[in-house]
Amino acid sequence: MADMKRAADLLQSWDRILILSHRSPDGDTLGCASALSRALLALGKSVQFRCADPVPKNMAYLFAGIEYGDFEPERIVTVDVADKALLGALEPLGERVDLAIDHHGTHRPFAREIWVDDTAGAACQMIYKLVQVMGVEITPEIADCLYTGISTDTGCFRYSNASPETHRIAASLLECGARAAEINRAMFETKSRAAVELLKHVYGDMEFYHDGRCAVLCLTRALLEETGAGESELTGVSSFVRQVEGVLIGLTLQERGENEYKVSMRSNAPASAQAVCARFGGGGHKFAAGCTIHAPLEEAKAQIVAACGEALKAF
Ligand SMILES: [Mn+2]
Repeated sequence: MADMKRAADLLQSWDRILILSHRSPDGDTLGCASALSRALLALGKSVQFRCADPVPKNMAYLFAGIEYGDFEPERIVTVDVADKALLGALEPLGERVDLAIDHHGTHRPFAREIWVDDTAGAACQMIYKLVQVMGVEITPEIADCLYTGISTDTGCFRYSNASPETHRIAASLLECGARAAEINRAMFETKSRAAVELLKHVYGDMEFYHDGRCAVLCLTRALLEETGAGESELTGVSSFVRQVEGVLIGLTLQERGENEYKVSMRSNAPASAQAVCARFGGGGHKFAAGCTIHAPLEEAKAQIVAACGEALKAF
């Protein structure tokens, strides 16, 4: 297991580096990728970035002004990727990863060198330190990228993963010029019309189980098509399900393919979303985890609801 110093030494000795984010990219994996890209470019390295899924429109600013090179990569680095399966269509590259930087306690090793810190509220906290150890100045652009990842992974500093250190790093990023108010408005307040259409259904279609301690929302392809909602509209919907009073586990079942449902689960203490998702081969963090179930909708729902019921028996 590598540490920050080792990760910094490796990156400083490498060139022609390809950075990979996880599929369905969020603010943390993209904030890491964009901040690390900027830092490596500042060190004069050739850098590329790839992700199996497109960067959500509202996060395009993370990559503004970055000039990626056209070359054959020599080294591959993943950021915030807990499992090579999470590379999505880029999973074949998972065999060739030189360095994985991640903050998931459930990290399944796939890279030659691994730096995992599961005390970090966001992988961007790790990149914040790494960039400085590499001797790169935190520019306002890098500060925006890192702040975005930290803010989004902590639900705008509301979740228990926002530690004193998280707040200290965020404060220092503000001093470096991060546009916190603007970023938080874009990430948490601004809703597209498609998101509003989707929310109408979220309110209407939520189902409750186990004495109202488990809330479930099914997002079928038909519903997503009808509302025009895409991946960026879906971000936040799963945490929304958990916000109902009395709910300990909230989850969404999103239709991904024929008899394939992606579960995004959020829990409130003491319930562990991670423990439930692990039973289906998934992973994540204690209060935010995911898994995939291969079954028709009603069966997938019955399976996951039953597993939630098992977990809730303890409380
Ligand atoms: Mn993360």
